[in-house]
Amino acid sequence: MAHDHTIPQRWEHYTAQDHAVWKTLFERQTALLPGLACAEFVEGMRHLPISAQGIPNFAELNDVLKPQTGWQVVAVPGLVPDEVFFEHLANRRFPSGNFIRGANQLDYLQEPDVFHDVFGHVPMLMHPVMADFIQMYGEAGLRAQRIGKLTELARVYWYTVEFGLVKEVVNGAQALRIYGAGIASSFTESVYAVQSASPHRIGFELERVMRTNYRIDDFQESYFVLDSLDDLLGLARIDFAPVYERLNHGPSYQPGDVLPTDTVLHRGSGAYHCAHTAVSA
Ligand code: HBI
Ligand code: FE
Repeated sequence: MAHDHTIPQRWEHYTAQDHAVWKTLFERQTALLPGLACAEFVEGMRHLPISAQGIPNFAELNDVLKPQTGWQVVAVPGLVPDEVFFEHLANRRFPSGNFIRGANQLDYLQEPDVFHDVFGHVPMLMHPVMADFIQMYGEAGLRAQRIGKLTELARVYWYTVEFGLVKEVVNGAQALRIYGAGIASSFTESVYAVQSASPHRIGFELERVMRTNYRIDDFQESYFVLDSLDDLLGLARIDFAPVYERLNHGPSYQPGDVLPTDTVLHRGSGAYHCAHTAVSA
């Protein structure tokens, strides 16, 4: 492994079983996403060599991705240290796990694998706005880490790049669509995020989000919704220093909180998480 934690993808080492898992995941997700994923995600996917055939070859992805937005995918063994992760993003390299989950764990995994990273993230990296935004996150991450503000900054990434929803006009009516990779790569959460009555859907507001904890072990209780992906452009240019200063004072919020100041697009019933607590209690 190199100092930047990259490894060769070794595409030829994937087994028939690995490619079969990819095919299963790809096919069920591709059948599900029309009407759930945003137009930019669908468009990015359409131009990339990502198909049911098998795990994509990163070199082939990069032949399309790099000329489009300057991004490239590099292989890593799994989660990498924050600093290494940010250094890659700041240089428009997206670290992707090179392994794929087992056939016995299609819906749950602790570490991002090649399906989450490539199917979930790479289509949005074809979009110039997201391309700039994630590079900025890498740069801001390096600074945040030095000044002890990573917890706050990581919430921005979580509620946008991983679990973001965006408004979209569909047949003259406003609809909510997925752009976050954590949702787009999840069979169960993609339907839940857009269609379930359970979660709150709240207009995205930077400081509000940076005060809000998130759950990593279950569906989100709240999603934050952008008016447009172009809103990320403003976020990419923000000077976080005064924001961090304000965050030193005032409250922090739990994932299911709704505030009087929120723009509530849908007030969730909370039914999903109620049922789950009841079962596990
Ligand atoms: N490493 N490979 C990988 N993928 C991630 O998404 C990732 C990571 N290391 C750290 C990290 N994410 C997050 O904890 C940061 O965004 C804070
Ligand atoms: Fe991710």
